[in-house]
Amino acid sequence: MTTSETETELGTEEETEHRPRYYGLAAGALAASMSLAFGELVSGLSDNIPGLVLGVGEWVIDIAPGSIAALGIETAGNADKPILLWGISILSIVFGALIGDLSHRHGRWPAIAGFGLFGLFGGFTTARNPMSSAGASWIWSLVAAAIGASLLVFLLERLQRPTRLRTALEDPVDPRATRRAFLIWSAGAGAAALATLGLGRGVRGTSAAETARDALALPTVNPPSTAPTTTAPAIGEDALSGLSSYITPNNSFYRIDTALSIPQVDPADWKLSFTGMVDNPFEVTFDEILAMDLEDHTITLSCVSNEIGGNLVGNATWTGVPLETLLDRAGVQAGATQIVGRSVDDWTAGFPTEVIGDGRNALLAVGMNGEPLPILHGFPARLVVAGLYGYVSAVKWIEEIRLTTWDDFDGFWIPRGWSKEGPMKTTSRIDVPRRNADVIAGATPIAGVAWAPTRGISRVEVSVDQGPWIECELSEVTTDETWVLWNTRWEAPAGDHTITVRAYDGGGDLQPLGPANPRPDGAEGWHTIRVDVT
Ligand SMILES: Nc1nc2c(c(=O)[nH]1)N[C@H]1C(S)=C(S)[C@@H](COP(=O)(O)O)O[C@H]1N2
Ligand SMILES: [Mo]
Repeated sequence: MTTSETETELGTEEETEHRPRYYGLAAGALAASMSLAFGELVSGLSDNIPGLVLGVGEWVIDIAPGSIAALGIETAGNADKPILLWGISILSIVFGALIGDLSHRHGRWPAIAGFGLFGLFGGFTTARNPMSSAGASWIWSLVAAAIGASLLVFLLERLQRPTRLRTALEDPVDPRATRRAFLIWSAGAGAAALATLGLGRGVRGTSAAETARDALALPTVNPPSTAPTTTAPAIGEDALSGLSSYITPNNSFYRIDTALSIPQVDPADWKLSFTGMVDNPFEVTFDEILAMDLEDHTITLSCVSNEIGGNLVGNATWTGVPLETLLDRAGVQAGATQIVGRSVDDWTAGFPTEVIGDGRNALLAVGMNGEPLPILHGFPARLVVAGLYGYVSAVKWIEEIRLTTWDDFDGFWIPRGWSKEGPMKTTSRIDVPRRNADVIAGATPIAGVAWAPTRGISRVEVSVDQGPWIECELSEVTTDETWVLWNTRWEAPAGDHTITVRAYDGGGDLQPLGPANPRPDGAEGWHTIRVDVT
């Protein structure tokens, strides 16, 4: 650009120099906010264009080193996702402010270059989302950036030329007149950005997935011939407040996934493909699955990241088709040693083919506790494999099951430092009394859950202040693939006490003492709590 252009568009260096730098910073921040808000509006109006912030967030999760990703996604639960998205928004606005500062001092080129980069980065991150339309993501991201750049140039020009009308009436370089114009236009831009953001949120309607799920009634399930007929557990939340219920209600079931926006899968345009080392690759539709013989199985699912005493574990009755039935139809080839599930958002997990037919339940599940799968838990279909941690098996929003060899493929968490095989470890947890609870002296229940799918739990013991191990009463369970509820009574004397629990699996093996961290293959340790008895 030529010097004369600088002069006509943004004033001479001399003119701008005496203006405080916060004009540029503020204009840049506003321009970036408007860009982001516009991105939100587009993503609100469309089913398959992610917002710019979301796109960047997904890219961050993908490239983050395993330890950081795990720390964020798994250990911190889901509180980390808003933090990540806010962090990205704030960084983008700071970046915009810096561009604004440069433009304020050097003319419009930094605005164009800076927002150009912003648009390219936004396009790259949103287009790589496997659920997005790549071309549209690129275009809208660049449009959002162009809006940001134009707004920035426009606001800075107000410092030279208040408005066309005013230019005629007032001295165009009267600092007060131009400052007033800048402030008015900036306030307007801020309000417009907020309105755009609000509109973007407002137009986000019910997804086709939610509508389809609401309309869906699962076919009634004939109990499988192998289903045990044992009754509900002898103890439940009524008797012991604070004790987990045998069946975890859907709305309190833990949720873990890498998805920053929950995949909204319309079953009408969904298919599950069986691919790779199979003789008859095929696809099934959702209706075809519903027409198959569905079975109900109660299976405890746990996250490998669950700490000792943690609550990333739950027990649900899953409705679905045995994976074996589907794999028989596909005709698994002799050399296949790994079953890999892939979700619509390209998350993957793999487990050995050997677990199919070894007696455990492995389901392609479409129902959870008598309802269609909640969207958060994988609607329209997911895998649930008894005895394996979720990260190697429980693919939600699944769309492909690929047969391959063990060495040929690693699921999402494997290169991030987690063990390739994920059998669940024998684990027990004290629910009652609560950790650090104030307990009244006298007869006190101690109760909790213990699980070792698929081996089952044969015995649970507690010890107070490292004293003798006391055997606890166990609830009835429907199968060895679920947790058991256990309880005992304790004559609590006044003072500070510790209570420790440990379990034995169905084979009589004692729960590992550890201690071991969740990484790489699941936590080990005997859950111990402190209570204050008065
Ligand atoms: N598509 C997808 N499926 C996924 C994951 C994921 O990140 N994406 N996480 C897995 C992990 S680590 C666990 S522990 C379980 C948790 O299932 P839930 O959220 O239904 O409890 O889902 C598994 N399935
Ligand atoms: Mo997990």
